[in-house]
Amino acid sequence: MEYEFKKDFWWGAASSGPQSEGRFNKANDNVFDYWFDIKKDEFFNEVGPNIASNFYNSYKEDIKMMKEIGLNSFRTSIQWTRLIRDFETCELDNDGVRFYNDVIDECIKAGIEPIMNLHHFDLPIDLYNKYGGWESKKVVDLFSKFARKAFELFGDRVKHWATFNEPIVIIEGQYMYKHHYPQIVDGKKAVQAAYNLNLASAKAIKEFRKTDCYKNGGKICIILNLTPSYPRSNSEEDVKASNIADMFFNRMFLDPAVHGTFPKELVEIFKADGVMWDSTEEEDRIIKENTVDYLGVNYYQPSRIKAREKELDFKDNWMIDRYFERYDMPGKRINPHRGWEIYPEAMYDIAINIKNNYKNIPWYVSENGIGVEGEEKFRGKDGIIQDDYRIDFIKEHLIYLHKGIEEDSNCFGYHLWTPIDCWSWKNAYKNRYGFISLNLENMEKTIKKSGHFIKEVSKNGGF
Ligand code: BGP
Repeated sequence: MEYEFKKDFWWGAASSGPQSEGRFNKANDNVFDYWFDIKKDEFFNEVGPNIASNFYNSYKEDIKMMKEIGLNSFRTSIQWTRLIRDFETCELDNDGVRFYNDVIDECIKAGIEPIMNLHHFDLPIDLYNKYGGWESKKVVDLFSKFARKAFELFGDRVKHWATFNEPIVIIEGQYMYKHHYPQIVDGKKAVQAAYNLNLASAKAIKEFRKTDCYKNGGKICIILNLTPSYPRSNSEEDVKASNIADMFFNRMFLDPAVHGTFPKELVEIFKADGVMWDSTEEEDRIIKENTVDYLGVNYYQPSRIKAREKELDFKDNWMIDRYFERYDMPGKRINPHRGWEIYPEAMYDIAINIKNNYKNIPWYVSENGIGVEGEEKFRGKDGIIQDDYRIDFIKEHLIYLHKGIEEDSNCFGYHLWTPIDCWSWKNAYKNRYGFISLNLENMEKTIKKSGHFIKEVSKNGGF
């Protein structure tokens, strides 16, 4: 074996409540449920989250299939809108409690470590309408109450927790680039919401520290999509632009999560531009004192940056984009279905960055993967989808990850997005990511070639 990984390495896959469960028996709606109800045509083929991959009804069979392909760990999320009936009083929904209990028990029975995340873009719509969602400190407090409830209910069995998945995507989607409801473009609100998300994560961690789960060795992380920032050239302007993009899109969450502080230069920019967030010393202290035990890193694509060339219109709005522009690098590899660059080398850069600049904190690859449209055409006579491109993609990324681990980066696992093809926000079922395919017409699931591949990798501890 050329690439050997540690014995207890996590070989797994990740999904989320809103993308897999379907809305069956759900006590409340989240922003995506609501958005779909009012604007179906904004979703690919007008397919929404109502059924998703039917995990609410098929979790037993799904978890069995995950075991069948050798996965030893699985991340999903507990939906705030399923577990809680009344967000203010934190009154539980009995069926929500039953459902997550069952999912967790089923995983454990199958020998699959459950990693439970508490927020995957699924803000309750009522909390947006009533308080402005993540713009509001009230919502921060309600979130930490919900988190506390989840730790109490499931912390006897769930040993690995996550506060948020990709908080920067909430900022980009809701407040900058319009790919999440309510599609606001407002840089100042973006900055406040970013602070509040960091505070919400820290407050949830603070609650976690009080629980028996933590006292008995349970651990908590935040899941960040890191997009290493590479400047177009070594010119001072490009490097400066790239550094600002890095501070905003990566370090604005990474630094507080691990060090408890925000990048100084970024804070100076916010202050100079008059968009600094509102915070108190007490809140800063909570962020400082409640850092994560480990990190989940989602990696899909790098970020290519150049100094700004075209003017942006800032008259009535401030956007961090005034300091940089996206650089469309000639010759880059691309996944045409998703439009994302493929650059496995960044996996190594991430590993070394965490090692050198983030206390070599334990971390795992919590998502990586390739979304491909029209995979049915690769189905062979044996009924198996021949997704060799996915196997190659995984191998390439693992090779660079392995190199980082050889150099002592403290990575303990690799999760693909996703175990079974699932619903994907605005793209719905356009691009498929899973080890297991899902036929939307008859809900039939079949293991792809990559599913057979990961089984071997997991069994052998490498490839
Ligand atoms: C990540 C999200 C996932 C998932 C994945 C694939 O950013 O955490 O929820 O959706 O990306 O991206 P997409 O579904 O947009 O193709």
